[in-house]
Amino acid sequence: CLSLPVVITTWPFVNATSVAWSTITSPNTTSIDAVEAGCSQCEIEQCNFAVGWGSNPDEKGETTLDAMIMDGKTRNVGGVGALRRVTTAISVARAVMERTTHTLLVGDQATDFALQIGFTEADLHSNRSIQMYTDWKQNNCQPNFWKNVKPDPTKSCGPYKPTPFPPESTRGQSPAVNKNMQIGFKYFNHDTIGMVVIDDKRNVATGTTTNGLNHKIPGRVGDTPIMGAGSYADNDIGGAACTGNGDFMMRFLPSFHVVSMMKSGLSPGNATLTAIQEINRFYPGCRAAIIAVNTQGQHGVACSGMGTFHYTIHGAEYDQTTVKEIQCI
Ligand code: SD4
Repeated sequence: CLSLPVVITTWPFVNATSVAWSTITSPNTTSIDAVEAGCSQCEIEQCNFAVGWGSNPDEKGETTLDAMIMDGKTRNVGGVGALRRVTTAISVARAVMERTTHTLLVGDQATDFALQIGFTEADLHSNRSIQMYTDWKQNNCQPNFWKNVKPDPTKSCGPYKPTPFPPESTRGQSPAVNKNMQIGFKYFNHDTIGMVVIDDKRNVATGTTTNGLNHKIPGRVGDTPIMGAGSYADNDIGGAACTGNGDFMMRFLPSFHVVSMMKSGLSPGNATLTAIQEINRFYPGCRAAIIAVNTQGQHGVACSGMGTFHYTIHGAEYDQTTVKEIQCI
């Protein structure tokens, strides 16, 4: 149990957590300010190249961004999906929440909205994203996220080199592996930031931001900007946020599931574990992690499909942001 305020973040994104912490402990700030500042830090740093511009291009070579932010006091939410040519996805998500009566804007029209209200247009390509795209074209160039598509050896872009399936030890218990999972596993990159902040007045805010999966089909939107999937905030209960293979995770609305279970009295630890187990019942070994905190300051984290998982926490009990490791199921 931590006293409030508290900040918790998926992955060891220490700077993002520290920025959120210093925001929430400064005068006249809100938990929403802290989530925006923390997630923005990751977009600027391009945390593990899984957040922000310049990595994980889609099948056409373009990087697009997904983000959401949620206010547990009002249940107000804003999100952007497949946002193009703007680097600051979490801030655009906040603008959707605060400056429109809508909840989720996508693609070019999300970009139009952002530019209209003063965000700057930018090129999200980097040397890295161009290289990733070029390598993919040269070494594979097969459609990764299509079902039942066999590699075409006649493709001029080079011989198909399958990426090895992850070792058994990273895959959970069940021998039944869904066909989709193989596709999802092969090209899965991870490290989306999901964040929960609760201030000392028990105001809960959550947020997420990511550049999604590499070589995704253009237009693919993951779980990250979907309310109840990427994150969920409820001032009466607490908040939760997710990272992992969003194409599977979003089928379970795991953040909402966790908050609902906490509402029925489960601890954050048991609630996150139950949600992860439910996903694994259908998709064994799915790469997934969920973080949660309740308004008593108790937190819980559960994960699957990746051996161990690291998350970052800062509460009044810690004199600095702390990285913790948990064992996955
Ligand atoms: C997605 N959930 O787009 C994201 C990826 C992710 O940690 O979380 N990686 O599916």
